[in-house]
Amino acid sequence: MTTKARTRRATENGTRFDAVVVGAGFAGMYMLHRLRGLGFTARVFEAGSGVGGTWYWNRYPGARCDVESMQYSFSFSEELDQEWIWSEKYSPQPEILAYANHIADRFDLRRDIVFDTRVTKATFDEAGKRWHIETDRGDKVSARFCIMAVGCLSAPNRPRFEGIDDFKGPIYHTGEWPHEGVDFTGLRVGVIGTGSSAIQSIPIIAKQASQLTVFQRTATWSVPAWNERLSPDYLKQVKAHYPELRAKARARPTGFYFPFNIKPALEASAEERDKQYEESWARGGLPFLGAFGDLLFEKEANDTIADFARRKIRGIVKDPAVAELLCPENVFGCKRLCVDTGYFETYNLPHVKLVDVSRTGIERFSAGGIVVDGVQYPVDAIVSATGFAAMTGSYDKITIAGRSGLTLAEKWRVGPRTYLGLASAGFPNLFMITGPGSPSVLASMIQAIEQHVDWLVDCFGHMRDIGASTIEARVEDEDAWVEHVNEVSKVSLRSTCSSWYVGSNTPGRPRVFMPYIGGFPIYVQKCNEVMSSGFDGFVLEGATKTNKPPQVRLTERWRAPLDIEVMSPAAVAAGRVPVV
Ligand code: N01
Repeated sequence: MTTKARTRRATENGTRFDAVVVGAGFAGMYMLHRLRGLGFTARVFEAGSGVGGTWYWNRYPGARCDVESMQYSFSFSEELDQEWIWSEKYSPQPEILAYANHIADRFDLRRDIVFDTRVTKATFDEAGKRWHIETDRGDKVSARFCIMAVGCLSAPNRPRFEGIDDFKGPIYHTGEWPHEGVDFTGLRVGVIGTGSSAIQSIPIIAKQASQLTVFQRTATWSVPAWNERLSPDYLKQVKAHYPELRAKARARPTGFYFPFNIKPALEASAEERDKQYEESWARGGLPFLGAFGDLLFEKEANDTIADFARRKIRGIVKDPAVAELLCPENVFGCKRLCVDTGYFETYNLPHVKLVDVSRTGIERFSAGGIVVDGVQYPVDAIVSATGFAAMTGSYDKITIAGRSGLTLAEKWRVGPRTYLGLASAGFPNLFMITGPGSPSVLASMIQAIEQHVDWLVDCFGHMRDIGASTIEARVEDEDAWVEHVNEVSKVSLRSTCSSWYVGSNTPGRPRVFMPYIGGFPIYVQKCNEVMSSGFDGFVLEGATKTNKPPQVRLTERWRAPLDIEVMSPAAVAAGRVPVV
């Protein structure tokens, strides 16, 4: 829900660009910066009124990142690393948005970004070898390259509950929160969902609401954040060694660094395990899953961390029946792990109620509440924390027509098919940043974005060097990659449950494990090899010079050795790279 009127401007017609970028989140902004470095002309179209993407839209109470701030930021500029000051271990949304705005100003990006404009159509002209791009403001421009920087979690999932239009109060989606904020003081609020957005917002909404009712379909695993302010000493110490930290992060399966214990839980005694879990719990956050190396591979190992976390929930929540409802039954960390501040404690408050909708779903909305199993729960406002049509939802919203008019949505009806999560056969010169089939959401997003953009810039530079007009993924290589992404996912327990990773949160979508789970550096190695071989797996057309080895312009920093401490060659060969 945006509350700002769209800026008035003249329609842009017929302009020819080297590249059009869709989206001005971190991906679109960095892409623009690097395209300019290549000397390319570029236009970025952004649906929002400002930069920031995810962090522009997700303004719900308590929104913050759960990768530590010192690493949840761009790493391409050491000056930027040194000058920006994060205030907390996990940055709140307004600070991340301020950082996004700082990037836009510092690198003078806004003059090539058109806001309040949604791209509706992108059509490949096979004869002219150009993409024709149309927007909801009537713009019609063309570009050699079309780059989708649309984000992985940006198309809200809004279940059509029966009677939704009968409800008299406001319904907010966490992913499109009103910019002026919402004051729930004195109101009876219903929250649907218990994923990351709900976990973060529930404790804060509970502070305002007179009555809070949470409708839970699947209990969630959550680890305390132990968020804190960052001291000047700590900042100084990290900044003194920032390049080393960034390099260590790039060599990690997740693209961010934290202490990781590679030892298998099943080789530790019960006492050793508990000690390790206590220490990791005290450190908090996503690294809790790094307590042992086999937690996402062996169900028996996973049971030990799940038992420990259930004990924690039972220790926090005073009402035993509520505690049991809050104890998940699925694999620990199978769905995206949540990181909270006072989530479970919130259920000790007398005005907070938990309603189980796992067996009997939400029946309908009524004028004044939500009905489950014939019982009406009165609410004045509803917060739909129901997540996103992940990974492909934003692509579905645009009619992207490639060769012979085939649309990407048609091609992906059976699940997304990409080569390296960067390109899709039949769509020459169309690229995705952090597309399905790349580590994306299983890595630190900003690092995943930077690696893709750097690779693309080296690709475009090479095409210019050899005079190539188009580049397109080869079907056989795409098929092999899709197969590999699928095979690797089966090694992990992550593939065993219903989650947005497999698209099962959105009715009607095929079940496909969408992100690449083989580990960020292994994926990066593959991208580097593809590039070094003259873009193996791609067809380059129109080259006037031989396809000599490409010049490495930006990808040098990604040519990092594997972190053997965490990823032994044997583990890599077996596809058992621990990812949190
Ligand atoms: O969405 P979700 P999210 N009836 O899909 C429930 C990132 N993120 O916005 O599990 C009843 O996780 C659904 O139930 P179930 C992060 O990667 C990061 O919270 O499908 N309930 C689930 O409980 C995260 O994973 C940060 O059974 C329904 C909830 O709604 C991702 O974004 C912060 C329902 C949706 O949870 C998405 O998180 C926020 C229905 N019909 C988000 N439909 C940080 O960096 C859905 N649900 C900290």
